Order: sequence, then C-alpha cells, then structure tokens
Amino acid sequence: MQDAVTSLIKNYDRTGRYLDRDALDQLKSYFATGTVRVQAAGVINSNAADLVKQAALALFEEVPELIRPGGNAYTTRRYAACLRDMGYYLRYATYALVAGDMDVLDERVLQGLRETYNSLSVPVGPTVFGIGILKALVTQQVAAAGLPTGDYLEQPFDHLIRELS
Ligand code: CYC
Repeated sequence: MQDAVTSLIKNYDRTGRYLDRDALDQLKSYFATGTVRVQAAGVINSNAADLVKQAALALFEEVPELIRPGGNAYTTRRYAACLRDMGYYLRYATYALVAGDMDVLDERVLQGLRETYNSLSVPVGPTVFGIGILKALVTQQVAAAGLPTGDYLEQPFDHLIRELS
C-alpha cells in the first residue's frame, strides 16, 4: 500500500535519482492539497452511513429490478451485501483520497473483484452506477462544508469506476 510520497520516493530510488524539479512539483502539489484532503475525509466520515444509505436508495430507484425477485440484491442477505459493498467503496475511496494514491484501491478492493462479481452474478453496470452516485453525493457534502471539490476528490471514485467498467 502506497501514498503519493512513498510511491514517488520508490520510483526515484529505483533509478538512484535525486528529487528533480518534476518530483518537487508533484510533492508540492500533494502537500498543497493535504489539509483539504484530510478535511474532506472528515466530512465523509461524519456522513458515511447516510451517504451509503442514500446512494443505495438512489441506485435501487434507478434500477428497481435489482431488489425484485430474481434481482441480485433481492433477499435481505444480498441487500445487506450490496450496502456493505457500497460502504467498502466509500471507505477505501477515503483512504485513497488521503493517500493521494490509488494503490490502496488496486490492492485491497479491485484485485479479483470482477471475478468474484462474475461468479456471483453481481451486475457490474449498476455497481459502477452506484459508485457514481456516491461520488456525486460526496461532492455535494464536501461543497456544503465549504471545502473545494474537484479532481482530488473525484479521483478515487473515477479510478474504481474505470477499473471496474
Ligand atoms: C458479494 N461482494 C460480494 C462478495 C465480495 C464482495 C467479496 C462475495 C462474498 C460475500 O458475499 O461477502 C465485495 N469484498 C468485496 C469488496 C471488498 C471485499 C469490494 C474489498 C474490501 O472484501 N448486488 C447488486 C448491486 C451491488 C450488489 C448492484 C451493490 C452495489 O445487485 C452487491 N455483492 C453484492 C451482492 C453480493 C455481493 C448482492 C452477494 C451475492 C451473493 O452472495 O449471491
């Protein structure tokens, strides 16, 4: 598991280079957004349960067949598994947001996920759609807290969406 700093150092160490202008620019931009990343994580943390619940409700409203007989989120066990998965996406996106690096998502969330979903017929399209809803809700909450939004905040969700799609 890596963050923006360790992954940059690892890169430079591999080739025995001093930190050049490019590296310093990357570090500066990471540290410049550091406080905001931590504050955004705080906003997510204090609204996490609600964010997950709202995102799932919006997803089931958009794709109601998921919770009808024959749907993949039908039965309480599977409904709960779906909410739990949405919670995983939100929690790990927060880690990646603070780390400024997507490595934690690759290593802890995405590895083998598609195969697992395929084997259980968990539909990937609606899952991706649900992650998009989470992203929109998080952006709304963070903006409402008076913090800047944008690429730094959307990156983890976009990474999950891109890798799962
Ligand atoms: C199941 N989701 C699973 C399973 C895994 C994950 C491993 C199979 C094992 C289990 O049921 O617990 C996902 N586990 C993860 C992830 C991590 C992990 C991401 C990283 C921390 O450890 N069904 C839908 C919706 C969607 C959904 C579109 C919710 C967005 O229709 C999710 N995931 C879903 C469901 C199951 C599942 C319903 C249970 C499927 C079954 O057992 O038939």
